[in-house]
Amino acid sequence: MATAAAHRPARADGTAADATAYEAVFDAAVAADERIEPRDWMPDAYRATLVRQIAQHAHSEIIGMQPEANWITRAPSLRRKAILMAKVQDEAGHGLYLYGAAETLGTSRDELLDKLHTGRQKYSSIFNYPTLTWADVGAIGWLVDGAAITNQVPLCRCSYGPYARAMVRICKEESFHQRQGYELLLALSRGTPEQHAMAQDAVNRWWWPSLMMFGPPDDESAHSAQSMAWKIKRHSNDELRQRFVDICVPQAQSLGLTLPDPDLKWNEERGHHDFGPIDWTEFWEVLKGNGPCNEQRLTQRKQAHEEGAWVREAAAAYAAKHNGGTGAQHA
Ligand code: BYC
Repeated sequence: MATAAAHRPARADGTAADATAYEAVFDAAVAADERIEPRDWMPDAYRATLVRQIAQHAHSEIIGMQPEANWITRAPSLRRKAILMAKVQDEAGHGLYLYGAAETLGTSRDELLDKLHTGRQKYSSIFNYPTLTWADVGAIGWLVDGAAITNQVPLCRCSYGPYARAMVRICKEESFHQRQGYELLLALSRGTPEQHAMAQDAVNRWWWPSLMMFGPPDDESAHSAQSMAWKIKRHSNDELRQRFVDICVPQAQSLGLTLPDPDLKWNEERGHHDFGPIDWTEFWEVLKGNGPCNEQRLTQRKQAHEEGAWVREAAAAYAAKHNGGTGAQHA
């Protein structure tokens, strides 16, 4: 059977009639749940939305290495240290897959990193909070990676092929991250009263910022409607947030920890948990750069980039030598 993809022209020649025809083919492919691939025609706004979201996601992965890396040298055992190092390395890998996916849309990694370093592109609000104790590593794994999985599993069905395929692998690795966080918190929760208190304190601090990760409420979400029409996003911010709350409540009970929300209760009629109001003022302040760690995160990122310049130069020189001068630009 012929699919919309089979009829997709590689590129438009620029006439208005062409654009309309190509848009109709694009719309049909999205409607038929086919994947849009890099050489396919796509609306400029679709491309721009994908670059914005994928770049923000990639930046989140590499900035997200910082709060956890803070604890690698202080992990309480060799086993915990090895697990945490593997997890932080995975985040770097996720960044690579995602920058690679963004490159298929015609933007270079250099360009995206420059936008991150100059504050023109965002990264997730969650990574602007400090990791004060070892239990924070567990809370990040359980809650932050748990929220990430809830948000990212539907992205495996994103209409843009390279992003969807990158997400499949990322989600598999995120599941391991989430489990290690849960297991770490369980060990602390069942430990001494001091360890239990440390686990509870971490959950108290990470719960609300984790709910903010899903983005603003649907009625304030500038991009959701269009992104859902294009099947980039499959569910709204509020739908995914609710799903996450419903998943976490029984898990918190199994952990022997409480979620810091007095309004949290099962609503029989809705078939979901009700939860208290989120402090959206805090969220927007963090996005504006006024979170507890915004400045530190960006400073460290820029420093790491500068310190890695020699690696990029060496890799480019090596590639040029072996490819007759047409080699790759990146380390
Ligand atoms: N933080 O119209 P909306 C990870 C911005 S990585 C900062 O709803 P959209 C992990 C949004 O960009 C976690 N900004 O936007 C890594 C927009 O501003 P602009 C990252 C946020 O895109 C390492 C404005 O608010 N995950 O989990 O439709 C270790 C209006 O929002 C946030 C992803 O990036 C936020 N939380 O929906 C461990 C997943 N929320 O761009 C874990 C992919 C919103 O107009 N991304 N904004 O200036 C997405 O699914 C979507 O981009 C979002 C937001 C659901 C996050």
